[in-house]
Amino acid sequence: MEKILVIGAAGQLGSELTKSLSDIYGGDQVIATDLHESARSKFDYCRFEALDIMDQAKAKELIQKEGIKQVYHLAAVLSAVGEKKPLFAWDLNMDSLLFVLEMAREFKMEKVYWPSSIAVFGPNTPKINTPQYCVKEPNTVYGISKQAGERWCEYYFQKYGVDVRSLRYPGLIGYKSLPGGGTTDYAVDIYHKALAGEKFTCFLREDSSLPMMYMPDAIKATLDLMHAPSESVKIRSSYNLSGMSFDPKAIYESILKFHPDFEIEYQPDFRQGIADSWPDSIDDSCARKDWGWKPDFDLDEMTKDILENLPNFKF
Ligand code: NAD
Ligand code: AKB
Repeated sequence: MEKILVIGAAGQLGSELTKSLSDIYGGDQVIATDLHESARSKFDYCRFEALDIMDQAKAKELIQKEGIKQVYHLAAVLSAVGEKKPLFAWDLNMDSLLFVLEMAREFKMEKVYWPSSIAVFGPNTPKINTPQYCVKEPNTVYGISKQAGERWCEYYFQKYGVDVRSLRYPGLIGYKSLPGGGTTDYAVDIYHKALAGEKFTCFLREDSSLPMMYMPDAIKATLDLMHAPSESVKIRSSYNLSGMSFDPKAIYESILKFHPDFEIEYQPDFRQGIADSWPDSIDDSCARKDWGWKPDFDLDEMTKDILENLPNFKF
C-alpha cells in the first residue's frame, strides 16, 4: 500500500486535497500533518500528527517509522505574508522543500508533489497567455522561492531520479476552506461577504485581472498529474495550469446575478503591486498535451456552485 504524508494539510488546499487522497487510498494510509494539534479535529477521516516540518529530526523519524512512499508538501508562506516576513518565508519555503527532496532520495520514495505558483512570473514576463517557458524574474520573496524550488525539483529528478511533480497553480478559490495570506484571497472572501449581506472592500483594483481556478479543478489536476505514467510527465520543474481569468469587477458582476443588492468598493493596498507583477492569463498547452488536462469550471459555474453550497458548509 502507498503510505502518504501530507505536510501543511490543514491549509486552504490541504483541507480538500487530503480528503480526496483519503477517499482514493483509504484514511489509514494517509497521514495529515500540520503545525498545531488543534488541526486534528479537521481530520476525522484519516490519521493526523502535529508536525512542524522545520523540526527535521521529528519529521524524518515519522517518515522512517511509517515507511512513507509519497509526500504532498503543501506547507509554505504565501505571497502577501511573505512580503511582510521575507526571510522567514524564504527559510520555510526553501528548507522544507530541500528536506522533503532529500528524504525522497534517501528513502527512495515513489513520488513527491510540491505546488508552485503563477508567482514564479514577474513584471518582465509576457502577461497574456504566459507561455510555459519565458522570462520569469519574480519580484516577491514567495515567487523567488517558488522559482528556486522549481529548479531544485528538476535537479533532484535529473540528478537522483526523484519522481517529483509540480503545478504552477493560479489563485485557488473554494468554499470548504479559507485562504492563508495570498494576493488572490479576495476572490474567496468576496463570496463570504456576499452571503453575509455585507459590502465588500476589495484590496485590488477593479480591472486587476489574474489567473484563477476553482478548487475541484485544482484537485483534479493534482490527482491527474500524480496518477499519470512517469513518462508522460515531461516537465519536472512545474507545469503551467489554467482555469479561468477574471478581475474583481467580473467576479462582482457574476455574484450580482444571484445577489443583486451586493455592494463593492475598491481600496487597493500593497497586494496590488504583487498582482500587477503576475500574468493576466496562462498558456497551459503542455499540461493539456502531456497528461490530458482540461478544466471543468468557468466563473459563472463556480459562482453558482459556491453560492449554493457555502451556506450549508460547516467549517
Ligand atoms: P495555506 O497557507 O492555506 O496552508 C499552508 C498550511 O501549512 C497551513 O495549514 C499552515 O499551518 C501549514 N504550515 C505552515 N508552516 C508549517 C510548518 N512549519 N510545518 C507544517 N505545516 C506548516 O496555503 P495553501 O493555500 O493551502 O497552499 C498550499 C500550497 O499550494 C503552498 O505551497 C502554496 O504556495 C501553493 N499554492 C497555493 C495557491 C492558492 O491559491 N491557495 C496558489 C498557488 C500555489
Ligand atoms: C497567492 O496569492 O499568494 C497564492 C498564489 C497565487 O500562489 N494564492
